[in-house]
Amino acid sequence: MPSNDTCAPLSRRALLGRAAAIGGAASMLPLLPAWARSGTPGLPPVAPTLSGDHIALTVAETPFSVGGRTGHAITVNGTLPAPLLRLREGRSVRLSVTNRLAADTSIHWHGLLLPFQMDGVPGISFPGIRPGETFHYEFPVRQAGTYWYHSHSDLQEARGHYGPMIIDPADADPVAYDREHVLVLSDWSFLHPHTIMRLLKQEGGYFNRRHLTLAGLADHGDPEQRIPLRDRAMWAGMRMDPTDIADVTGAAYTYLVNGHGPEENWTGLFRPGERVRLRVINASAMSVFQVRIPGLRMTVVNADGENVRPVTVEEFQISVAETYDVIVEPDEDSAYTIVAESADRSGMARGTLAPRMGMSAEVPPLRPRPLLGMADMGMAGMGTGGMDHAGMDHGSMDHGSMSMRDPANAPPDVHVGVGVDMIAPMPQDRTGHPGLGLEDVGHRVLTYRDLVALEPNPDPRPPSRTMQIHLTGNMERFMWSFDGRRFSEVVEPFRFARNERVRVTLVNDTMMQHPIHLHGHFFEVVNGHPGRHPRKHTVNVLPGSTVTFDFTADAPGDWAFHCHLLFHMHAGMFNVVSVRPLDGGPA
Ligand SMILES: [Cu+2]
Repeated sequence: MPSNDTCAPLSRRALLGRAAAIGGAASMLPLLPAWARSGTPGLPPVAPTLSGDHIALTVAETPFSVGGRTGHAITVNGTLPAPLLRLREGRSVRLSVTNRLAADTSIHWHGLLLPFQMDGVPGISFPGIRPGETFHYEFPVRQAGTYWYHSHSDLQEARGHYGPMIIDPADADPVAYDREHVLVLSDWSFLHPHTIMRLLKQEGGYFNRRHLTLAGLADHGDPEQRIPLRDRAMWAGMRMDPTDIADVTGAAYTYLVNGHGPEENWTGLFRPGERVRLRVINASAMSVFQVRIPGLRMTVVNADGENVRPVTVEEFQISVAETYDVIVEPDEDSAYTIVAESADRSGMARGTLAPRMGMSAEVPPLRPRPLLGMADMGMAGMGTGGMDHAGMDHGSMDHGSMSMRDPANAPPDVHVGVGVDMIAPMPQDRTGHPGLGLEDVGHRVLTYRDLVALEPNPDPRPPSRTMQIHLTGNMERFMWSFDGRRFSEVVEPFRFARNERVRVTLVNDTMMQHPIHLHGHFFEVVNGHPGRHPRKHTVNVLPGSTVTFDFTADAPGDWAFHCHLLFHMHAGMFNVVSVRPLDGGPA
C-alpha cells in the first residue's frame, strides 16, 4: 500500500495552506522516489510508508545485515525498522497484524490515546497474537505528532520489532517546514537478547566492565585513570562503578539510524536554505542517545508528539522511547553529520544530511565517558560530575544516613528485600540537568525545564492527591522494581479513580537512569511552567533524582506502566495502572 496521498517528503510548506489540494501541490514538485530523497549509498532502499484507513502488517523472522554481518531479526513486512505508518488525526484506522513467528507477538502503539483493548500489551489489555493468527486493531486517531510502535511480547523489540508512526494534524501544523526526515535511532546486537539478559543476571556490570578492556578506549582517555586511587577504593567499597552508565554498551551493540550502522551512513537530502524537520525517535531497547549535528543549531518544536514552544539548542539527550522533533536550516551546499552518541559514549549512531547522495562530513570522535558523582547517588549539593572532595568525609561514605546502602532511608511503603541495594538519601529534582556528561560540553543542551507546552494544559484542576513511586533495584543481581516489588511478585496495581487528578513523584533510588512510560495517557512534567507543563508519555528519571508529573486518569482500563529499558522492564520494573470505573458502569 504505497502512499502518495500524504506529504511525507514533499514540500510541506506548499501544503500548509489547507486550500492546497494534495495533487496540486505534488504536481509542482519533482516526484522523486523515496530512495532518491533519503537512503544509504550502495544499499537497497528499505523505507516503505504505509497509510490509509486499513493497513496490513506481517510480523516474521528475517535476516538482517549490518556492518558486514548477518543475523536473525524480527521484522514487520520484512523491514527493520518496520514500515513508516502515516495516519491522519480525526480518521479511524484498522491495522491487521498477522503473526508469522513461531511464538506469540503483539504491537503496542506507543504514545497513542486509544481504548485499552487496542493498546497491545499481552496479559494486560489483550491476549496477544498467536502464531498464524491475525489481530485487527481498530481505533479513532485522536492526536497528531511523531510516535512509534513496537512489540510488547518477550524481548522481541530488541530483535528489531519496532517502527515509526507519524500522525498528520487535522488542522494546519503550527510548525512550518519544507521537508522532513524520520530518524529512528536504535541498538542492534548479534547476541540474542536472552543471552544478554543471562549475562546481566550473572553480573550486573558485565558489558560495562568488558568495555573497559576494549582497545582504543585509551585514545580518548580511560576514565578510570581520572579517578584518584582512594576514590576508587571508596567506589569499590560501595560495590559501585562510577562509569556504570549503561547496562549494555557498544561492546554488544551496533547503534543504528533507520536500520543502518555508522559506516553505512544513512543520508537524508536537503536543498540549501530549506527548513528541514527531523523527527527523532529513540526506538532502542537499552540505549539513551545524545544527539547533535556539528555546524547546525536545532530548534526543538515537539516532544513525545506534543508541540512545545520552539527552543534552540546544539544538543539534546533522548532517552529510550522518547521522541523529539527539531528544525534545522542547513544553508550551505555541504554535508552535516548527525551524531547520536550512546550516553555512556561507548559508540554512536551516525547519519548525514547532505544536498546529494554520497556526501559526508567529518565524524567527531567519541567524547570521554562521563563519571557518576554524588548527585547521581541521591546526595544533593555535592557536585554532579566526578567527586566533590570539599567537605566530604570519605570514611563515613559506607555507613550512616548519607549512605545509599542504609535501608533506614527507605520510606515505609518501599519493600527493602534482596531486590533493593540502594536508597537515595537525598534525591533531588534534576529536570534542569542536561543529561549525564553534558554539563560542561560548552554549548547549549536541552533540559526538561526548557520544554513549555505550546497549548495550555487541558486540565487546570489542582491535584487532589499526591503519591510517590520509588524506582528501585539491585544492580549486582540485575533486579529492577517499583517500590521494591517486582511485577512477578503479584503486586497491587496503581489504582486511580476515573478523571482523578493526581500529582505523582517518581523517586529514583538507583544509580541508573530510567525512562518511565505510561500507556494510554499523557502526563504533565512539573518543570516550573504551570499551566504549560510539557505533556509526555515517557520521562527520563536521572540517577538519584526525582521527577514529578500531574496526571488526569481520563482513560478507563488497565494500562502498562514501566521502565522502557527493555531488560529493566523484563526484570520487574513494571506494573499496571488501573483506572476505574470502566465505560458503562461501576467496577
Ligand atoms: Cu529502568
